[in-house]
Amino acid sequence: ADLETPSQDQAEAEQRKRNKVTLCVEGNISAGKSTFLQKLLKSSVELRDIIEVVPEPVDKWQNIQDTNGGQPSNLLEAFYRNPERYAYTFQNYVFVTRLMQAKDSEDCAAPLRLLERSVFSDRMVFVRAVHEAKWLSEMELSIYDSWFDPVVSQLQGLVPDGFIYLAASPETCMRRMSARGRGEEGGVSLDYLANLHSKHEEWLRSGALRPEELQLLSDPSRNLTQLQPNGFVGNSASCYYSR
Ligand code: TTP
Repeated sequence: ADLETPSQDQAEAEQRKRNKVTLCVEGNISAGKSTFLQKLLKSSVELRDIIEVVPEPVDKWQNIQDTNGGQPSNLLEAFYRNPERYAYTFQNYVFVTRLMQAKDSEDCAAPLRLLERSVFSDRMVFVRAVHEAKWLSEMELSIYDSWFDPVVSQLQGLVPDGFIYLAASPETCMRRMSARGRGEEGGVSLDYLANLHSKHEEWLRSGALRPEELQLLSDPSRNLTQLQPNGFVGNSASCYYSR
C-alpha cells in the first residue's frame, strides 16, 4: 500500500505542475520575442526565480545532425531556398521540436513558464501563409490538419494559459530583420512580413480562433476565460486568455 501512496515530494511536484502558468509569446519574424524574454529575465533577480523561459528551437532547425556522420543540414535554409519542396517538412519539424521542448520544460520548478511561440501560431500564421503561397499543397495541408488537432488535444502541455502578443509593424520587423542579418532570411520580403502580420492580427486581435482551439482553450477543467485584449506586459503586449 505504501508503494501506491504518493510521497510528499511527489504530491508537491504534482501540485506545482497543476499551479504552473504557461504563456506563449507571439509576434512576427523579428518582432523582438527573444529580446523581450531576455530583457524580462535580466530585469530583476526575483523574476528569474519564478520564470522559466523556453526559447524557440531555431538552432535545431538550422542544425540537423546527419545520422550517417555526414555534414549537418539546415532545414530553415532549405525551406527558404525551396519553399515548395520543404514547407511541409519544415512545419512538421517545427511542430515536433516544439513538442519535445515543451515536454522537457514541463517539470520545471518555476511557477511561470514563458514559451517563445506555440503550435497555434504555427497553424494560424505560418501554415496558413505557406498554404496561401501554394508552397503547401492541398494534400499536405490535409495531412497536417489530420494529425494537428488529435495530437494537440492529447498533449495538454501544448495548450497555454494565455498568449502575450508583441505587435510590431511589418516595416519595423523588416528593419530589425535586416539589422540582425540571419543568413537564411535574406529573401524574406516586406510583403511576406505584411502577410504574416495580418495573420497574427486576425488570430490574436479578432479572437478568430478555430472552433477546436476555442474548445481546448475554454475547457472548464483548465479554468480559462476569454478576455478582451488588454495591456498585459508593457504597451505592445496583450493577453487574451488567462486563468
Ligand atoms: P520566428 O519564430 O519569427 O523567430 P525570430 O527569431 O524571428 O523571433 P524574434 O526576432 O521576435 O525573437 O521565426 C524564426 C524563423 O523561422 C523565421 O525565419 C520564420 C521561420 N518560421 C517559419 O517559416 N515557419 C514557422 O512555423 C515558424 C515558427 C518559423
